[in-house]
Amino acid sequence: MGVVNVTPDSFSGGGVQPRPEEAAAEALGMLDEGAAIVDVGGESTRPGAGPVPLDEELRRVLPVLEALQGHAVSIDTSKAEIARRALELGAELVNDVTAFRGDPELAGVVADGAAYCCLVHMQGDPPTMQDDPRYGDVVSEVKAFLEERLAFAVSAGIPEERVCLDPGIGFGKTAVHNFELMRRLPELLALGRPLLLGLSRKRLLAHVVAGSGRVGTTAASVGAAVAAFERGATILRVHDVRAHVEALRVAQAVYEGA
Ligand code: HH2
Repeated sequence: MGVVNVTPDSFSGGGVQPRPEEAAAEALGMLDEGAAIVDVGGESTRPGAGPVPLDEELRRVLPVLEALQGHAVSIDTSKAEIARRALELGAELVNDVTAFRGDPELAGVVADGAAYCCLVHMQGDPPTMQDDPRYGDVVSEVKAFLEERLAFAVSAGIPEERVCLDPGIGFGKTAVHNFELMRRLPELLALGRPLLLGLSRKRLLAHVVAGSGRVGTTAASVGAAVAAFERGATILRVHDVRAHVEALRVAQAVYEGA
C-alpha cells in the first residue's frame, strides 16, 4: 500500500502540501512500481497533529481521488462524508485510524458502499497519544481492542471478509511497545483477519539506528517491513514503494518459492 499524503504537516514529508496533480502523479508512479493500492489521506495523524475541518479535507483529497478514478485507491479518513465521496469516486477501502470510534456514521457508509476497511488500534488521540502511553500487556490489550472493533464492524453490517486489522504502530505506543507488537504479531493473526502495518519512516526505526534523526530511513523501513512480513503481516503501508516491493518479493520467494 503506497502512502499518498495530501497534507502540509505529515511527519514524513517536507512541510509542503503537494498540489493535487503532483499527488496523483506520485500515486500513479507507486502503482507502476508495484503497489497493490494507494492510500490517499488529507489529515495528518502524526503525534501532535490537530484535526482538519471537513471542508479542508475535502478540498485536499477530492481532486486527487478524481484523478485516480479507475485505479486501486484507499481513503485514509475518519470522516463519513469524506469516505462517502471517496467511495463514489471508486475508492475500495476505508482506512480509519479511529476504528469507527471517530464518526458514528462511518461504519454505515462502509457497509452501504460494500467497501473494505482497515481498523487501527490507537491509545488516546493524535494531539496527546505519545504523552507517556502505558499498557499492562500491550499485545493482549491491542488484540482485545481489535477483536471488539471487528465485532462492532460486523454488527454494523460489514462482512468480516472485508475487514483488515492494524495494531497501529506509533499510535499511542513507545518504541518498546511497537517492537513487542511486531515481535508477537502471530498472536494478532489469531483474530483471523489480514494484518496491515504502517512502519515506513516511523520514529521507532530511528530509535535503533544511531544518528538517523527523527524519521526512519528507507533501509530501516524495508528491514522492518520484511520482519513484519515474516511474522504474518500481509499489507505494508509504505512511502518508498519500489524498495519495499523488491525486498518483499525476495522475502516471499524465500517462503513460497520463486
Ligand atoms: N500511519 C499513519 C497514517 N495512517 N493508517 C494505518 N492503517 N496504519 C498506520 O500505521 C498509519 C495509517 C501515519 O503515517 P503517515 O501517513 O506517513 O503520516 P501522517 O499521518 O503524518 O500524514
